[in-house]
Amino acid sequence: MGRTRRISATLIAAAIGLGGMLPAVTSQGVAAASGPGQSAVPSASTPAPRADGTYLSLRPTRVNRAASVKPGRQRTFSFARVAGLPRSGVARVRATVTVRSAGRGSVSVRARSSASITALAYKPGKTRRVTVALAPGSPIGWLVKNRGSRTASVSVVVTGYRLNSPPAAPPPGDADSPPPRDIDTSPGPISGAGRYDIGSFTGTDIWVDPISGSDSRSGNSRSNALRTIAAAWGRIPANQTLTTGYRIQLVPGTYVADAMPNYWENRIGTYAHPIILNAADGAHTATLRGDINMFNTRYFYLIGADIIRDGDAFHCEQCSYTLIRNSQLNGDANAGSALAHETIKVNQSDHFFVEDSTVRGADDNSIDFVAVQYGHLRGNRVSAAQDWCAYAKGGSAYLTVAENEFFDCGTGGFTAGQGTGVEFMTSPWIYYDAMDIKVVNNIIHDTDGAGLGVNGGYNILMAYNTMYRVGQRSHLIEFVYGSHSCDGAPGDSGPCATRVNAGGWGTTSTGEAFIPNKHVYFYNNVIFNPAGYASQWQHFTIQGPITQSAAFNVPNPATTDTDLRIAGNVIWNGSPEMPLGLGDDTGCQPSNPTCNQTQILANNRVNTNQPDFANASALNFVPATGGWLASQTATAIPSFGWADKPVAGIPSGTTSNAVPTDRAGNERGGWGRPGAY
Ligand SMILES: [Ca+2]
Ligand SMILES: [Ca+2]
Repeated sequence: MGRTRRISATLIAAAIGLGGMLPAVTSQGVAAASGPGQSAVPSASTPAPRADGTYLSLRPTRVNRAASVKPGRQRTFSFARVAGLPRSGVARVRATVTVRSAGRGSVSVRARSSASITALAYKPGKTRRVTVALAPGSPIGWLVKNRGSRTASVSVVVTGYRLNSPPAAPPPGDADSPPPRDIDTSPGPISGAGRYDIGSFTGTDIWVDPISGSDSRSGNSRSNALRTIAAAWGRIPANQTLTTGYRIQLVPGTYVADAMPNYWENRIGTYAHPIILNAADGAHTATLRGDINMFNTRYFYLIGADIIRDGDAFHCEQCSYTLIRNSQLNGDANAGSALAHETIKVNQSDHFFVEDSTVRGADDNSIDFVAVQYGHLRGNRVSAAQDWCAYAKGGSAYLTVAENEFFDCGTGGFTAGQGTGVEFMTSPWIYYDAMDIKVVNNIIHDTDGAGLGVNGGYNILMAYNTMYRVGQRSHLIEFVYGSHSCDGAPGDSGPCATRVNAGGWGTTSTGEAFIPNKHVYFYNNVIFNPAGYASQWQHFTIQGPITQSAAFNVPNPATTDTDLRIAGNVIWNGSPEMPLGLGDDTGCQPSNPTCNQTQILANNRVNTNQPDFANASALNFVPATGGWLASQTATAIPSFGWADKPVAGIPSGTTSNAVPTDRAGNERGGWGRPGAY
């Protein structure tokens, strides 16, 4: 039995054990009981909770009717009596805070058990929203302070929660040491165009026709098709290395969830003998209405088949060599009802490739990588997530994020590193939250928060990206701490201690360790906020040094700006007085040899020249022919070294930071000019 299934079952058992306070648990997930004042929302079809302790969705539940908060005053929004939440055992709660006022100002939202503050700016007559989550601890509620000059109307809606791990959850020895996997330290078979090379398929075709097929047939041709994907999957031998490839050929049509496998697990393909789920008549001709929840697979490729539903679309745990290509994954098929928490979620896996696909519709992230080594996101459109559109964290490493379009997200576009329960990290990547991530040639637009971020990263390159309408609720770009907590398994004997005792950076109890950055290179990007649109506070957020408990193993003091380099960028954002974001308590002080105010102003164009594109409002970011931007020269980007990686056992990644082709695939010629084109 797979680990995912076992922990799901445990959580459900725990929920039942809480005296019926939880909403009914169905095979599809959790649906809250309806109560007065709640909007009528169709029941969620969220997959069962996963081994990394992600949130259980709750039908959106109001904590309060809109409450007035006067200028300068604060008010507690307690969720202790929210219908559908268990009375005990809740570790974290997620909620949406909405604010509206006749004036201009901001509110700060702080969880009662946490020092961390989320700021939400508002304007006259405009409704603004932000998603907040409680830090680990003893959740009580949020303290919302009105920092504006007019009364603000505030409401809080709880959308999900996470339970404490019940003591009996993981069988002894299991969570401490996930089954060892041999991770190949090569980047994988990548073709010249930067795409995964699947070679030419040889093996067995298994045809599926959801209307005319029959599971009693051979499946060996279109006219002898099976009826269900579940039957086709069942014909692939489990728990053995395949000696022939299998290609499940989906004829055009809609494939209902009931006809799909509940768990896609233990299929061990090889490069020569892969497992392919293929839309036989071309991309977007076959639509799956159920999710793919995958565990322990090798060489599985999803080609051209769409997954469109109101919930998570694709989850992979302990998977090697997985490809998603030319597919549409939509976790919010119907607006206003349930949606995915993460449309694509990958954890404790290697060699994961997402190419030329559309991925959207999540209350957290459209793409979430935790502890994923090797792979890429290339040529995708990633949008409509309430948190970051996408991130790679939890010790993720050796990833290329290129030629994507990230847009319409809340917290931001893409961040390398973020926050992770240290128990979900895999050795030897138990130090930085992200290593060797190259984020290049992307278009990022219409993110409420930052376009790009680094939160606890080592050897991170962000270059030649073009950003447009980013940072309205905060800043354009952030270089800040990541965090490692122990939120799923507190206690000294658990999997957190296994990692921290081995030298990993994190905690073994409540609280969190802040994870520094080292060697972050931010080069040759163009950020253009047109007239009437500007970041709320400043251009950059670069956090200052902090000293932490020696037990966290993190270098003291920790810094976010060690060998941070910012050069060759063009920034056009707000008025000439828009602050860089540097002050006495931030990073990039005058004593920093690679990053300080003098250097940033000398080596970048900050509000000196407005970049001129072919048609920015139509999202055409090719520089205008003969214009100023077209004539600019990019700055050469130094290579990375690996000499100061935390331990020798971490494989070194790439060193070159050359980006020889632009987003359209054209040769740059030398270092070219700033921006994606
Ligand atoms: Ca929906
Ligand atoms: Ca997430």
